[in-house]
Amino acid sequence: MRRADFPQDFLWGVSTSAFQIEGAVREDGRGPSVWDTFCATPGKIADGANADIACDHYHRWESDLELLSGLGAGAYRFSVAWPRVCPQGAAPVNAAGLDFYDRLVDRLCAAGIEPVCTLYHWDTPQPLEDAGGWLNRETAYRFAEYAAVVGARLADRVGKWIPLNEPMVETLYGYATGEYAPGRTLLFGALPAACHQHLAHGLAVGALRAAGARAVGTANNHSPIWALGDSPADHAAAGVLDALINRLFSDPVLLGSYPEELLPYLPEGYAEDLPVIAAPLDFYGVNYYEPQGAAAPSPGSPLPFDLPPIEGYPRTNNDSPIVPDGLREFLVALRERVGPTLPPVYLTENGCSGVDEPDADGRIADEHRIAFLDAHLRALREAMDAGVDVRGYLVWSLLDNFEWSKGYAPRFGLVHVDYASQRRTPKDSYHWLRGFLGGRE
Ligand code: IFM
Repeated sequence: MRRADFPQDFLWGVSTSAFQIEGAVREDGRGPSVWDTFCATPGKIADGANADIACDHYHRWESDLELLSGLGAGAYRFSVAWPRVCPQGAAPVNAAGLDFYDRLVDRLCAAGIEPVCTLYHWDTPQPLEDAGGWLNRETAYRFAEYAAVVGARLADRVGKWIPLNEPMVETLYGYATGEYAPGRTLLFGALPAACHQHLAHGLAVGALRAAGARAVGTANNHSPIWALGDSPADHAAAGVLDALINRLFSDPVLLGSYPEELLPYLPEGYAEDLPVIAAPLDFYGVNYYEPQGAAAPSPGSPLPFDLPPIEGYPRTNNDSPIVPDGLREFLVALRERVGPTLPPVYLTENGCSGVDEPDADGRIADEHRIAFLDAHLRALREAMDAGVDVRGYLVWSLLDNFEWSKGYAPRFGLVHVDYASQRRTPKDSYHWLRGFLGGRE
């Protein structure tokens, strides 16, 4: 693929998140988040890793932004650490925390890179979790207060706002299965956490607009769901999984409704929040990695589906099947289901992990990532040719980083990080993308 295969004003960039790169978890007034607590709980993170230092981006952000501008990126999606700005969840505001993002945004603007600001990438301030976290409706109101604080400071310069990243992952991994912080294992009892995150989204959209935000959208993780079996029970299982992974997160914001099959699990009065949740958006952000397989549940399963692995495709070192056409499939189906009211779409994340260690000459030859990105851009172009209005593509991720409960082994970066020395080495994929975008040598 070539850049010229996409519209001239197509937005190209990269994404990161605060907890995965910043480190400095106890500096300048930052409070603890649920992920600090989770990392400190034995057995939760591979190799007992934590993100106390991570990529040390809090101290190295200026040279990291140099890498970004060397790439020729037009946009940088970063997240603000909620516990850095509001250690208690809302007031009082920690001025030093807010100042950090103010400097970052200033520097991006000076480099001609559009700041795309995510307000929440899973790092809930611990005091809010202690009060019930996303199971407590009040958390949505604290989030709106925090959104208003950040909006008041940055809305004059941020190009696009994303209130919450991937509420699906927070709900299902954080509250249903417990693989992620805060580690709750409530299965379907987790669904109120989705409703309260939706309310937080809707309230934050209002707060950001009141602060003068230019554009507000989402970043929802989506996967086409494949029934791996032909029986009606396999297809029914795939339908429930699709409701849980996709429609529970797209439909409230895009259509003002929840999937019928999940209504029994929602909190009382959920429907009253839908007008706030479905406030019109300027864009719909999709994070795409892989399809998911589903089959009828095994006898005695607590869930209404099994999750068999998708066979027959190469896999990343994070064990994801590599299926570029799943991106086209999902986007086209979304456009057909939602219709012409679907806002312009941005791919707010797409990328893959690898082992990605330097060879004897120090070069990181990650051809697998170049092939991954090229194939996904082809699939994206096909979705556009089929009528989906896609306006931008952001690679996950600029740097290798802390991949949550899997620790540091899956490396997602265009730039390699040697965690012992914090040395950054652009991988071959970085050079490839720079050539694609026309960045400087
Ligand atoms: O690293 C994560 C990111 O935090 C959210 N989206 C998926 C990425 C890769 O797993």
